[in-house]
Amino acid sequence: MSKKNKDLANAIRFLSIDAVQKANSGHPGMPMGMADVVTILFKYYLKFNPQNPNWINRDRFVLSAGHGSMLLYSLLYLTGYKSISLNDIKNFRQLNSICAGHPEYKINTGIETTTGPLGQGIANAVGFALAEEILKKKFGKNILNHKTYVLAGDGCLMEGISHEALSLAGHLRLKNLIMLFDNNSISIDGPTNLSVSDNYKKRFNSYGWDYLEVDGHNEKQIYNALKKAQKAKRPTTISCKTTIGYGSPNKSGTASAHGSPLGKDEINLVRKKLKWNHEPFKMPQKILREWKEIGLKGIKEELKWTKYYNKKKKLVEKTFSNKFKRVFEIQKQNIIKNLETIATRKSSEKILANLTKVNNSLIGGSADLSGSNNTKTKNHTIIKPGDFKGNYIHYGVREHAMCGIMNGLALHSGLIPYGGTFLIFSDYCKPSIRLSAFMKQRVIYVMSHDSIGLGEDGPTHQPIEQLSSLRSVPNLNVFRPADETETLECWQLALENLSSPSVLALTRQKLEPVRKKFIKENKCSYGAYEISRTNNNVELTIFASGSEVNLANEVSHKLATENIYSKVISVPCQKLLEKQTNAYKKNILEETKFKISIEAGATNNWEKFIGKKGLAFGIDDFGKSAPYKNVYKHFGLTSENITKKVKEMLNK
Ligand SMILES: Cc1ncc(C[n+]2csc(CCOP(=O)(O)OP(=O)(O)O)c2C)c(N)n1
Ligand SMILES: [Mg+2]
Repeated sequence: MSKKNKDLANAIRFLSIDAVQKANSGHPGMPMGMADVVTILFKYYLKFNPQNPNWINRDRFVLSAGHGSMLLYSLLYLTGYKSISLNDIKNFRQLNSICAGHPEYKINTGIETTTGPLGQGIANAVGFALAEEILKKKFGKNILNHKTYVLAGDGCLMEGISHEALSLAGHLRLKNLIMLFDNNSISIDGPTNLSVSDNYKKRFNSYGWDYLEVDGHNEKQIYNALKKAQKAKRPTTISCKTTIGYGSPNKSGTASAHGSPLGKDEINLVRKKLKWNHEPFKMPQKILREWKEIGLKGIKEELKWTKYYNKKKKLVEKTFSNKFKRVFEIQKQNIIKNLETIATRKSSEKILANLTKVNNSLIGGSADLSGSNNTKTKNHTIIKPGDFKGNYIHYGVREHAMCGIMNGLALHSGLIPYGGTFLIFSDYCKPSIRLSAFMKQRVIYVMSHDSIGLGEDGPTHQPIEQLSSLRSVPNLNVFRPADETETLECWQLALENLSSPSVLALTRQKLEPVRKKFIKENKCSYGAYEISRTNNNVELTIFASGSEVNLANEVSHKLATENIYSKVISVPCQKLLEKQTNAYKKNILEETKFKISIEAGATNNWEKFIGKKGLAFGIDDFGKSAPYKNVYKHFGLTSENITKKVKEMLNK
């Protein structure tokens, strides 16, 4: 490294180790090891404007190795982002500091995504790169033509999600995706040869990636590899051989540099070794100025770009305007005019077919279950290798990557990704779902085959605890619609909510309509609402969701024949009910002393509505392989059984 660039890199190193030391916790090793590589990237290649972190055509820099968060915070501070001040860095890892332990996505800050769960950032980066290609096709290459860089470590590449995401990226030929692999051969337990002997070159080449190898402390090699990657025809990985904890006489090259402060004495030795005679957090003006100048380059670039953008502004705004309302209004009326007994997955398909006709920003897909999830309609066009004019992605059997990629698609600039799999495999999606919720991203998870109602495929495919588990994720709306009208309403709620992801749990089996009259208002927006009652005065409330609302109605009517009167509450979204006014909730929840719930899944999340004394009809065991009506019977989910139990409860 030239003296000048070495200084720039050392600025990152010392901010990182001093912040970790002050916080008395954090990960100094990675920032020390990768400082040289990112200095060359930011100085010579990265297109970014710290004055407008939201510029749509900026290069994306994703820190998949989120534990090295101080590397990112240092870069953002040094290049002049207003989001991160020196004080923020001094507050690393303290309550409410933007410099959180791991990078937490925040719009307009330069922190492009939340990372920490290793490997997720790689999938996000694939989503960013894909979004760039899709939007480039729509707006032209003068508007969208940026790179996505992702910094990933040994850990990211060991994670299964990386295999899925890299494989799809290679298949689709996402040439604007560049990975910087921090190939330091160290992770927490020690040298990586304790657990991995992959041939990385062969691995990447077999995915359809270019694989370049550099010494991560050699300026020329880094520069040249990045140059080569700019013109690649396929995605590129640059393997950077680095020394973790570079500059630390006693800890570099060992796992001890990974995740704890170096200690005051060792830091003094690093200062000596790297000839850095500055106090902690005291940045020499000259170096600071040099870094700020790097940040200023982007202003001109954006200005140049704005000329092109002004010509396309209307098109861009129209694409992201999301005018769905009319589609929903018309279709809602049509549903009532032609009441059908269909599965909610099929209802979902009908809605999607109409939405896709008018909307340009919905990007559909499925993890190889398009025909089962009903995510692909006749109006979709497939995205293919090197051809991004479509709006539907065949993710292959890659649920983990699909969901991480959808987060990237949503984060990029406002595309609306939805993707399908079976609800049981939400377990394979969970890490990314949690991050969608935490990052407040509008990602829509279309999850069909939502209960034992799927029948013969049996317990491995029948979700039991999944609904309950997903409902416990903060800021995630789990919708379980009961018929076509409710499915439409839930889709509308999912699309109109800009800051929450949604899960749509849909049936495989056909359902009779429970909503037979046209109501303009979106009833599902209340989370729960009364769908029927057998008398003005009722003594029992029956809560149910999705496919069990019909069963609840049946129970209610049976009881009425014996002068036991009840009301049925359809609960398409528990979380939305919890947000209603006290008066509304009281009316729904507290009209009767006796309450029961019916849902073909774990019962534990109904107690809050029915109380300790209520009866929860559900399944707290694995399912069974049989025709679905027999499975319902096996688990006592029949009107006969429920009626009998209710009468016992009421002493009648
Ligand atoms: C999914 C997941 N599993 C485990 C961890 C805990 N963890 C954080 S860093 C790390 C080791 C990563 O090794 P590497 O990527 O080589 O980072 P380096 O030590 O080189 O900085 C582990 C296991 C995590 N953050 N995410
Ligand atoms: Mg490592």
